[in-house]
Amino acid sequence: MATLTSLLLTALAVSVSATVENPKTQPTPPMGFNNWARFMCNLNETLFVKTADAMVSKGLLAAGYDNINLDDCWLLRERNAKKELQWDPELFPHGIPWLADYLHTRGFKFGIYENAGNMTCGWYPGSQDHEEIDAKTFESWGVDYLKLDGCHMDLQKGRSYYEEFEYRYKLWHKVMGNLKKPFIFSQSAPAYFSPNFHLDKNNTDWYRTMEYVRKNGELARHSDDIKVYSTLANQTFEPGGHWDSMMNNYGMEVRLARYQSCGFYNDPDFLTIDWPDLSMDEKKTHFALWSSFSAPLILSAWIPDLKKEDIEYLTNKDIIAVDQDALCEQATLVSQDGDIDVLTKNLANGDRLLTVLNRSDKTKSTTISLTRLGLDSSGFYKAKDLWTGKTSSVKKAIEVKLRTHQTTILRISTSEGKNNLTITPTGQIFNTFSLNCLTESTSHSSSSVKFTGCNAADEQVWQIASTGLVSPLSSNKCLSVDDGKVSLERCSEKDKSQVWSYGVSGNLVNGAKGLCLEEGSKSAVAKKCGYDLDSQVFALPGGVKLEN
Ligand SMILES: *[C@@H]1O[C@H](CO)[C@@H](O)[C@H](O)[C@H]1NC(C)=O
Ligand SMILES: *[C@@H]1O[C@H](CO)[C@@H](O)[C@H](O)[C@H]1NC(C)=O
Ligand SMILES: *[C@@H]1O[C@H](CO)[C@@H](O)[C@H](O)[C@H]1NC(C)=O
Ligand SMILES: *[C@@H]1O[C@H](CO)[C@@H](O)[C@H](O)[C@H]1NC(C)=O
Ligand SMILES: *[C@@H]1O[C@H](CO)[C@@H](O)[C@H](O)[C@H]1NC(C)=O
Ligand SMILES: CC(=O)N[C@H]1CO[C@H](CO)[C@@H](O)[C@@H]1O
Repeated sequence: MATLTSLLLTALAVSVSATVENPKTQPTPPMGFNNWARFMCNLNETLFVKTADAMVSKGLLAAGYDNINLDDCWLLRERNAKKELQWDPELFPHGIPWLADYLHTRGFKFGIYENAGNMTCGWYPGSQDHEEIDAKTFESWGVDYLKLDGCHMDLQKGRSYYEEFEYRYKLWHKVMGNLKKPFIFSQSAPAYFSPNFHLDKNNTDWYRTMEYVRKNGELARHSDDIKVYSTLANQTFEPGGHWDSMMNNYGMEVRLARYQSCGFYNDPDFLTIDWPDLSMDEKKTHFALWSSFSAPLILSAWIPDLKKEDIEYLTNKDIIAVDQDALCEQATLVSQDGDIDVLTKNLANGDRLLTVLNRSDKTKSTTISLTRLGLDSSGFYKAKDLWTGKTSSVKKAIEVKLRTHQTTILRISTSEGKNNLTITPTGQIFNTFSLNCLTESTSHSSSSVKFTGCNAADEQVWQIASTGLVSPLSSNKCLSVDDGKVSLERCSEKDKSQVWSYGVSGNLVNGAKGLCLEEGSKSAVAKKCGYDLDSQVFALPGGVKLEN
């Protein structure tokens, strides 16, 4: 264990890669193309050449989609005599370096796929114990971006499954630090510890993995693959489950906002553009949500046949600007009631984003108060609809009307459009394991707090003051701890038992005795802080200063 630790420390010391610790290398989330969800192993040189040409001619490159990435199955089943990886010459007759050059000449970066385990998911040679030679090979081929998957991990030297992953992904980070220029590093490690991969387990290893990948690379695939177009050899489209897959990945992403900051991006997987069973509203929802998250925008589609209306929304400048915003904030939930999700985030020029999703299958309208957006409700504002470009003035509340599975995305600014907005982080506080919301409960004479299903009531929408006070919209009382009991009391900044801090750990830590908020079976309690415990890890509205 001692040697492992010292090796890892060296890894951190020598590296010059990006990550949250050096955000300048990848200051905003990557955009581009990957073949996997659309074509799986049916890839070849022609596919990438035609894709690149179409991305140029259709304006996608100019809009910012400048990475072209291969996924699995590009290689031969055997390494050569020098133990180097080899491309499949039938699929890539001119060779990978030729393809990299073709892409570079046109202004793209070139991405490749490998695997941290000893074989790729498609049973081609993996990089385990070949990290250094593979990094050098990729560098000599002109690779700029590496997606590193996590199939077939061979546990070595007594390491646990978790430890082998951590060791291999950190080793890759170290090895890339010795290259002239480290690759953009897309890490699949968290997906292998995510809730649907381990239905029988707690989330501890998922959270631990998220904590190290943000210091180890530029993005991480945190959970399930988006459902592919077809698993059939003849590539006939298989309908069904694609909207659910998108909502599943969305539901994973909202649990993880605390890990993202400029330099590292949570990756909810590809945008699926030409799936015939997704309506235009659904495809636009996918794009609007991913952009609200400042998530990577990696298209998986047959680009040459994309329709004009697809290109039009994919190149929407105002929405891409939200994705590429210099604050890199991931939008967080104000509320969820089963049908409507309301999300917000801050933007670098001082504006506020409002994103509203109708998950359900009917049309109706909803009203969102300015208070819920974290704004002073006595002010006057402007709202720009980023789909239509139309601006309207706003007072007190914003009314939204949505078709089924439609998403509205608005940019709110002061009525003069100049000054920065003053924001109070406002929204639901939910347990990222149970998904229950912190709720003021007034069933007894005194206010208590417990965790219940999220319903968007004022009892579940919390304001977090810069002083650390936490108060629901339903009362002007503050979350407080006394003797391990959590209650709502008359607010007082001087009372340390009402001052809370929050950070990448996901713990809400009380200022009086350093106890952690915990979801108890009957009510919210405060207990000694554990390490990434299911009962103590929460998602909070964005904009809260991260401290622990
Ligand atoms: C390349 O791949 C595409 C997509 O799978 C396929 O339609 C095409 O026939 C392939 N072309 C060659 C030359 O293999
Ligand atoms: C990869 O690891 C697995 C699991 O330890 C092992 O069974 C297999 O033989 C290894 N394969 C190669 C090619 O090293
Ligand atoms: C959570 O899972 C980890 C690893 O699987 C285990 O070591 C730990 O004891 C579990 N924690 C709890 C509170 O059950
Ligand atoms: C594609 O393959 C599936 C499964 O083998 C088959 O059911 C289907 O008819 C095929 N479609 C076409 C267009 O050949
Ligand atoms: C708004 O905030 C940004 C970021 O904090 C700052 O750079 C800018 O100067 C502010 N603008 C005004 C008008 O206060
Ligand atoms: C904002 C909005 O229109 N929401 C509607 C979405 O669809 C559900 C489904 O029935 C309605 O209840 C919502 O009001």
